[in-house]
Amino acid sequence: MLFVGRVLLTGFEPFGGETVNPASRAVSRLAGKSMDGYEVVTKVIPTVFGKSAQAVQQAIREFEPSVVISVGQAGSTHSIRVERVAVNLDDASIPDNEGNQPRDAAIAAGGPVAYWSTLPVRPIVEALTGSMIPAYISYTAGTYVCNHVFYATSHFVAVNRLPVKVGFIHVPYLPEQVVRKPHVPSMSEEMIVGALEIAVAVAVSPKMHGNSQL
Ligand code: PCA
Repeated sequence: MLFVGRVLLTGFEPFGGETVNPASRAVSRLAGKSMDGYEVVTKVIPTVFGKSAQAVQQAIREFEPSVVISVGQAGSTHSIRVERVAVNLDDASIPDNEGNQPRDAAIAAGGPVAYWSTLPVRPIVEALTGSMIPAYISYTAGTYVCNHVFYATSHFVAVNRLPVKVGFIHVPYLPEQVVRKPHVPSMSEEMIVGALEIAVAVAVSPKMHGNSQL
């Protein structure tokens, strides 16, 4: 099969005492799919500062995707959160999966304070809500490993002038993660997988080519 290009989806390993991560669960379901002529390639990455970003960069070199969407769990949220901005700051409130807990640290010394997502964030959110999937634009991906990967990937693509769109999507817990957490929101795996499919379809849509964010 001949593809127009590739979309790389990454998802994190479980962290913070959880045994699953909805991000890697959903991303893995899309591995090898063909969407609008694009091949979806996926990579599960460690929830570890540094190593996570290196794994994404290695996958970019290997697959040469035209779109990279990293996906992470945001435990407190009820909606799909399409992130608009990555900031140059590591400030972890809990250790990562290898015990690292950077505080007040730049991700790239001397790098820009922030990068905008180069995905069409508003059209993605509109497509999601139009499909009755709760979603909103988020203006912070936090300062933990998710923001770290989002910023480091954006910086890597900018510095190497790669023709790659970069974005990040946070997803809620799966229902199985909240059975003993009263009042904590969750979203079904089916809905999260459907949301990622929609995000990919909008990101690769010819209508979005040359669509600048601002
Ligand atoms: N969520 C964390 C890191 C890994 C993940 O899935 C975050 O929001 O930073």
